[in-house]
Amino acid sequence: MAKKHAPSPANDHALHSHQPGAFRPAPTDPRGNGDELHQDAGDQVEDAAACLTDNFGHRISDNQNSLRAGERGPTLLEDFVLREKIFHFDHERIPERIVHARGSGAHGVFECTKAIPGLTKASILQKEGATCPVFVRFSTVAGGAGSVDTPRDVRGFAVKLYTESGNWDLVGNNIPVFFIQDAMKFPDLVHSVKMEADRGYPQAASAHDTFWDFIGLMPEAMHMIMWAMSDRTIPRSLRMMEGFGVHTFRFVNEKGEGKFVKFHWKPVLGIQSTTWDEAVKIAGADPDFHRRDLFEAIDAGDFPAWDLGVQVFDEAFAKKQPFDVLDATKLIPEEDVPVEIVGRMTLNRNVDNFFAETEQVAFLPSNIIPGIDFSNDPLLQGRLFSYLDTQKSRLGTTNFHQIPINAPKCPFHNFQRDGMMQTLVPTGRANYEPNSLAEAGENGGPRASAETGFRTFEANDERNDPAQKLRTRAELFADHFSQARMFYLSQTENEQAHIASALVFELSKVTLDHVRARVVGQLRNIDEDLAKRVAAGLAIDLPTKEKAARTPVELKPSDALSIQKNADDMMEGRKVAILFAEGSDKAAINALKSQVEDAGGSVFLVAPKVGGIKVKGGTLKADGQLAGSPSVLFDAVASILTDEQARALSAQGAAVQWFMDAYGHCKTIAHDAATQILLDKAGVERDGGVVAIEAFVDVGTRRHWAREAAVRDLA
Ligand code: HDE
Repeated sequence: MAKKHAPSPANDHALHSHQPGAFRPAPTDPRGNGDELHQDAGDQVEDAAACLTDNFGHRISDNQNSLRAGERGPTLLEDFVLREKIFHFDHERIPERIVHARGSGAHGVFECTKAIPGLTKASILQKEGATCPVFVRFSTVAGGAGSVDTPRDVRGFAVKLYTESGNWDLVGNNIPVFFIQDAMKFPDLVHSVKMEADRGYPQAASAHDTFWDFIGLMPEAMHMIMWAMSDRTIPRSLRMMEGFGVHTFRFVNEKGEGKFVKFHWKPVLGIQSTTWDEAVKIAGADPDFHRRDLFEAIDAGDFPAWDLGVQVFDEAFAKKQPFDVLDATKLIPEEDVPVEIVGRMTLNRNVDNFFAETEQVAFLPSNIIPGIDFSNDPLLQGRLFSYLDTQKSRLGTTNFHQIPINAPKCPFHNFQRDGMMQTLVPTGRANYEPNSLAEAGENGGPRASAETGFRTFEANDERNDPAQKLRTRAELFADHFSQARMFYLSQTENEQAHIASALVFELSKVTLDHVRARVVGQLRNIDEDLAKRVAAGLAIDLPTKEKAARTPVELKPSDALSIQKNADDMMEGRKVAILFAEGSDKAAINALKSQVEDAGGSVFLVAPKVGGIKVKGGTLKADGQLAGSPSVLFDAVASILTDEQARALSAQGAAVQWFMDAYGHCKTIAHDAATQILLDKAGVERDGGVVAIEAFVDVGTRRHWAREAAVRDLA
């Protein structure tokens, strides 16, 4: 038998089965009309859903063997089953997004928690308690779709709100400012950060010549560079990131009055990041770290949530600022305009199919609803074109809006017709307007509504003369350093050291001396001390200060810009690993587990082997094997061992490294007396974060940054 049927995967009997339904595929028709399709199938109709068919509904008799001319002969071209299957497979991939290719998505709900009709007529913000479905896609920017989750990179934070007045897409990032001011520079920025054109590497990394060459020559990027080199770009979890609309938008109320607005998403779990060493190690330990974390949290019912905040201000405020509110490289400090919370978004459902939803979702910053409008931010204006355009090349058709994840959940109808992959079947003759077909009793189709339709805000900007056609930037766009300095000075000492060290790391990968020197020369416009630290870290002379296009002004630091100053000491959403081995005390493990879970955290049991292990008080299964579950994957670690096992483990690299890394990444380590031998071997010294098991829940999962100077040389 094996000789006759060469392919021999595990399921041998199924391979040779000629029984329809030997495998039970799900019905493939997205509209669920399989029943009607098989109405003529006579007495076989009961198993219609189970029977494998081709894409035109023909039942397939054999899904294992292609049609051959003789047992040892060539495969026949007439095998339409094989040809269709392979044809479809050959085209399974669509072009990945040119940026933000790697992403993870989830469904959820948005609820208005504070009605603001005085500010906006946006339907979803009219009534407290009003809800609408949402779909969110988080992403990295630079890497390809198959790249890892934890490079140093900006994260996309794109939200599609399916409101009753149409889709509102808030396509933002986890950083409130951007690298460039004008859409004209976007292709250059992206080319510079992506893999270098000749060698095709590095993947998903900004630490290379071309990126820093571009940056050194584009001082407007310096504010964003401060953020990009901070811990914001190495988030612990997608659930623990802020989101920002970045651009200044407008709110417009029922009376037609307009105000400027900046959008913020504030994570209920707080903002948290990893350390760089940790992020690099996670990339190896779990390339899907963020995607898995999001999926598992939602799957377990721990629904991540964000509050939607708005900063609203008027033209008079805008005019008084030392920067231009249309410049996407600038933010508005929360101390100047507080963030008012108006809603909450909760992600409560994983996608059913990654491709159909997360891959095919198409966000358009041009998707806004009455009550919201654009500003003249030249970066935003460019985006209004780009996203519609890119969907045509990515999804292949102008009808991408008909894909379920993209279609609005309110009715939509117009006179647009046909096009590739048209799935709607419009009836009647009215495919033009004006028409008078209704007068003849026919369906004349929809009409525009001056009252309820979207009306663009009639902005009257006295600082602008629309009669002039200019390729220029407004005066204050030339201030490239004031807010970069404000951001740097707003950080804790430890965070400043992280920024300096990140710059040293990135520039150490740059091979062109003049590029390094130019970037450090730009840093001198931000902070002399920072520039000196980076130069010292690279062992280069402090280069000449680059000329600033406009003299920076001194701005008040803003505590809201620091992660560490706002870090809550919370267990919620955090993952704690407990290491155990043969003979460990099951009761002690269970007690700790309950304590962590009661505080809102989750526990992951790690042992040298995963199957049932004999412990004191019974057997216990581990969730992960020690070698495959390094401590970088957890927020804090605990260890409950026997003397004998601890001694044995102290000869195992994976065990020693487990503690060494947890200590090096400033995590809480809770341990029993037996574990001490392992801690000694790992060089772990007692401090406020290295505690007895009983003290663990009080200390929690916060990072012990004071330890860092002792374990790592920071710039
Ligand atoms: Fe994007 N950006 N972008 N971008 N962007 C895309 O659209 C573009 C910018 C952002 O999860 C692309 O559908 C231009 C700022 C996110 O599907 C593309 C400019 C911000 C996502 C595109 C910018 C973003 C994208 C690629 C400068 C933060 C992923 C595929 C004018 C406010 C959305 C796609 C998702 C994706 C163009 C600048 C965020 C090529 C031309 C600023 C989160 O159209």
